[in-house]
Parts: sequence; structure tokens; C-alpha cells
Amino acid sequence: MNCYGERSACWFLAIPLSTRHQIGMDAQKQKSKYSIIVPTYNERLNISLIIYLIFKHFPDVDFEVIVVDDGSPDGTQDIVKQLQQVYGEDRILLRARPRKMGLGTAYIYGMKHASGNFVVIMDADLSHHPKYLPGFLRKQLETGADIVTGTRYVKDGGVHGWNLMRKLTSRGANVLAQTLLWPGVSDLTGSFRLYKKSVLEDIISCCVSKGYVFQMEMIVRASRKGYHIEEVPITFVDRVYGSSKLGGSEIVEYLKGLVYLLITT
Ligand SMILES: Nc1nc2c(ncn2[C@@H]2O[C@H](COP(=O)(O)OP(=O)(O)O)[C@@H](O)[C@H]2O)c(=O)[nH]1
Ligand SMILES: [Mg+2]
Repeated sequence: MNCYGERSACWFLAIPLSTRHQIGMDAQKQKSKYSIIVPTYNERLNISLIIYLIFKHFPDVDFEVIVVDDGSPDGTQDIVKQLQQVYGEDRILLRARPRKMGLGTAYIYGMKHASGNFVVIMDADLSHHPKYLPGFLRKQLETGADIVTGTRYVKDGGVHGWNLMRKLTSRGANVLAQTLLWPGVSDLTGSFRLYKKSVLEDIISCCVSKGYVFQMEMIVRASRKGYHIEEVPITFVDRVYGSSKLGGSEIVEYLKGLVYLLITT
């Protein structure tokens, strides 16, 4: 059949490739829904701002924010309930647990309530700035990646506001894991990531760790399974309000997790 018979297809082929690519990306963006999981423990002073910034930087995207709060004594949940009044209970979901049960299980719990086909995981304390979200999304649309992970350890990425000890701990943990595990990803201990939901479900089901090491286990297992992982540079800024929940016991857990991954992957 000639071009007149296939009018709509021919019309599309006449459009430059880059524009067609853009149209395809726009169409996929329109179809996609992003579930943003934000675990919280005592984030009363940060949660409003992070949600405001997510809405500001993700204006034309279909998304929901799932706050997984572990019974924060500072009343984080009261603030989330007020935010639900402002933004709607369909955009801000509060999924509370009775007590602090660790980050790994918080992600799993959040994911079970996610209705999107993509899941973003980010901290509540503004260390993961929502201004990077469009870049994560663009990278995924351009490459079709299964996972897009924020990285501090490439050009244009970085860390701001940490003291030398904390920088050394993070860098040391990352270098140690890189040397032992060879995952092909520059930032293993970061936790600002975008996943296809099906991929997240698959790797989560293989992960055993509970705390901070969970993020490292996920990316190492994803890499071993051959998933397509892309990186975008981010600057991690230390929290202004509240305090870190990373303590000595988490560091011990991290080292145990590293040895476990070395043996099992
Ligand atoms: N639901 C839940 N959230 C947690 C838990 N531990 C930490 N978080 C949250 O996870 C994110 C990262 O924790 P944070 O203390 O900032 O760790 P750091 O950035 O490594 O110092 C923050 O949003 C915390 O509120 C937990 O046990 N349960
Ligand atoms: Mg933090």
C-alpha cells in the first residue's frame, strides 16, 4: 500500500527522529505512574518541605507519595495527616507502623501499597533533593533503564555538609564494597533511586537485610541479575533538621551485610 493508504504512519515517519523519540517519551510519561516511597522516623520538621518540593518539581507527572512512618514520637504522622488535607489522600498516602522497624522493611511495606508502575525511593530529610526527580525520570525514559540510581561519586555529584568522619565512613564503605563486589555502579550506599516496580519486586524478594545495608544489597543483586542500571549525579546535602539514625550498630550491620553479599552473590 502506498503512502496515501498508510497516511498516518507516513506522516509520523516524516517527523525527525529526535522529535519522534521525544513524542515516544512523552507518551510513556503520560502512561506512567510514579510511587514515591519516603520512609520517616522523626521527620516532623522536614516532611512538609519535602512534599512541597516534590509537588513543585514534578508538576506534570502522575505520582503518589507513600510515607512509611514508624510511630515517630515527634508527631510526624500528625503533619502528614494535615498534608493529606491539602494535597489529597490519593496523592499522599500514610502507611504507618507501630514502632521503628528498620529501613529495609519500610521500603517493602511501602512498595506493597504502591499503585504506580515505577517506584522512587528517597529520604525525607532533604538530603535527596526533589529537584533531581525530573532528571531520574528523563534518564529512564531515554534509556529504558530498569533502575536509575543517584550517585555522589561521579563528576557533578558530591556530598555537602558532612564532617570528615562521616565522609570517610561513607567513602570507605563504598570503596570496600566496590573492591569486594564489583557491581559496576559507582554509589552503592546511596538510596535515592527510581525502579521499575516489577524489577523492585523481583530484587526485593531476594534481599535478606533489614537496615541501611538493604540498598547496597538491592543494587548488587540487581547488577548480578543483569538488570539495566543507569546513574545520575546528585549532590547529597546533610540534613538541617533532626538527627541521623545511622549509628554504630548500623555500621556493624553493614560490614556483616558486605561479607554476606560476598559469599552469596
Ligand atoms: N520508617 C522508617 N524510616 C526510617 C528508619 N530509619 C531511618 N528512617 C528514615 O530513613 C531516611 C534516612 O535516614 P537518616 O537517619 O537520614 O540516615 P542518613 O541520611 O544515612 O543519616 C530518613 O527519611 C529517616 O527518617 C526506620 O527504622 N523506619
Ligand atoms: Mg539522612
